[in-house]
Amino acid sequence: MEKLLIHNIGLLATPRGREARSGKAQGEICLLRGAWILLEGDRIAALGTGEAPETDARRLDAEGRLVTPGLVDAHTHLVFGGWRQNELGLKLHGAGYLDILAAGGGILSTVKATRAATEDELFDKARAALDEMLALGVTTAEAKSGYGLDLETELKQLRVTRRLNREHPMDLVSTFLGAHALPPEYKDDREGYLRLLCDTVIPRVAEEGLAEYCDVFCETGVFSADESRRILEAGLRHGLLPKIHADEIDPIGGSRLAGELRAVSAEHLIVCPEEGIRALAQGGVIACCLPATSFYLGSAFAPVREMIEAGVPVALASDFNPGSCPSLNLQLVMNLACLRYKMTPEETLTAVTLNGAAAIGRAGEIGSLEPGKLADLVIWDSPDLDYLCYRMGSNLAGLVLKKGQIVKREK
Ligand code: IZC
Ligand code: ZN
Repeated sequence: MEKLLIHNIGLLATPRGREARSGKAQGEICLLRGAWILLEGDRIAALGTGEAPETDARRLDAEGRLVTPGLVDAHTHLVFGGWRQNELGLKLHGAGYLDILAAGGGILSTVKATRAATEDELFDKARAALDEMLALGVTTAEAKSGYGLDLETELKQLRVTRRLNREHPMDLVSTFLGAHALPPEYKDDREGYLRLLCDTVIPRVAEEGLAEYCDVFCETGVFSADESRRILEAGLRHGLLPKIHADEIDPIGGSRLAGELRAVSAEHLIVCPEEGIRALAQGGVIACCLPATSFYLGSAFAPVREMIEAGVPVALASDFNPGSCPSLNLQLVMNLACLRYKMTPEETLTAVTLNGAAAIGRAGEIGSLEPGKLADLVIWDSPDLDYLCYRMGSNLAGLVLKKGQIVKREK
């Protein structure tokens, strides 16, 4: 088995464990100065401080830099046709996200472009995004469907994700989001679309093993809390675990529903009320917060300090999508989380590694640097964690390793 010893690590920073960390524990990470880490094949074999062990492994000098686990982006809308730069002008003239959607644009214009694209076109476009993500230090990502809104195109999107997962070094976790908007052909028949999702599309997606999670956009003018419950319960009957876009623009009960269903995660939570935070804590739900979206929408920022105080584990993700967050830069997300959520760099690191991994069911395999876990890690052009969270807008990823293999070399 191939062995690699990374030595002369200035600071090795990692959360520890195999499940999400909450409350005070979210900020209690392991910080090792003057460290080394030994990789065997695709796994971490050992790590420590001081003199590196005698070994026949190939050696890699980290030159005194920071090493962390590979970042985990637990919320992306990765596979889509077209872009929506035309909405920038509309936004500047005062149109809101839901106004654009109600006028048939927004998600629905991406649906049009995604339906028109071939599987290969979608593949090539998403592959380019994954290359960019890897270069930014992200080694695992979630990918949602939801730009098909019909059986054929939802399956097309999900198959693209499956193929990318097989052919690209990035590991992908797939989420079915058929309940992302009401498709135009069902605009006068909500019940018909709910039936299509629950009786046809969800069973088919599950049968083909194309997704692990089922998600719903629970929002004013999109899907109500009752409709969301119906869809997520249908998903559960077919083995798809629930996630929910909740309280992004209006608090219509999404966080409460997440708590009741014991959803794996609730996402956005920009306007999450106090009772919603309590429901998340009681239901053991991970809050997946998306500060780049708040920044891009010019909206409020989720009440993350209150969530941490209430014992809700917080993950951070990009929300990469062509409408409300055209960025996939998780380093920028870390910076925004510190500045706008007032998260500490330590809490932030846990949020983009172990808690992100837990939000997609992978905390046993990735999300921390510990013997037995996969060797996904980043050597940053940074001496410490503060610097990584502070150098807003730069890409500080030096060397990126995925399953023990170098997937991004030094600049
Ligand atoms: O395409 O606008 N919020 N879904 C819910 C999105 C943003 C993605 C989009
Ligand atoms: Zn989203």
